[in-house]
Amino acid sequence: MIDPLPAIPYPVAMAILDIVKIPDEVLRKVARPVDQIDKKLRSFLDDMLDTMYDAPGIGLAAPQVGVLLRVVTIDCAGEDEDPTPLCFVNPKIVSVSEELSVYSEGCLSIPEFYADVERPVSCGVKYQDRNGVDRELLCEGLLATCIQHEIDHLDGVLFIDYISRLKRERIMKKFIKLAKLSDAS
Ligand code: GNR
Ligand code: NI
Repeated sequence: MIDPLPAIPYPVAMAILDIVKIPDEVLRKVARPVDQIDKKLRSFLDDMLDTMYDAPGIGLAAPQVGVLLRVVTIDCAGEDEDPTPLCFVNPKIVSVSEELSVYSEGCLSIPEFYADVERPVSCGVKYQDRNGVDRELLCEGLLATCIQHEIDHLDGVLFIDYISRLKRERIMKKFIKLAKLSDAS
């Protein structure tokens, strides 16, 4: 009888990345497509998922952690449901419904601010998964809202771009002030 080999504990790669807030200019840049889906990218995707769950948020786009690549993670599962981590590499919206819906959106890069945004209630998204396989997903409801919000991030667009200029400028001012305060300390 051969003794079973004892399990060797190994460190689980896990990194919580810093989330960039407005008015950081990286949030206004257009992200570059990913051309190589390799181990390094998969490890970054895992870090993004860890960061998203830690925040917590239902979505995260790479520019929000300062990386200008077209990469998004999402998990829209409810609190009483099993997690459904999704990774989107080079996502592209290929169709949208005529029907629109309004959702009170928030953003980890604009903490504690929420505003109603109207978007197509469903959309088709083409992307590559974490293994580089081409996929297409029909998104509806919260997932549709979230993937549109995330793809906007890849193009330097924030949900406050859809609200009135007065409200947007007020919220920008508040965060510019906060950034100066934390620079000083
Ligand atoms: O956690 C998030 N919640 C959310 C709610 C409504 C619409 C979009 C979102 S995405 C947001 C996380 C985030 O900032 N992703 O970019
Ligand atoms: Ni966001």
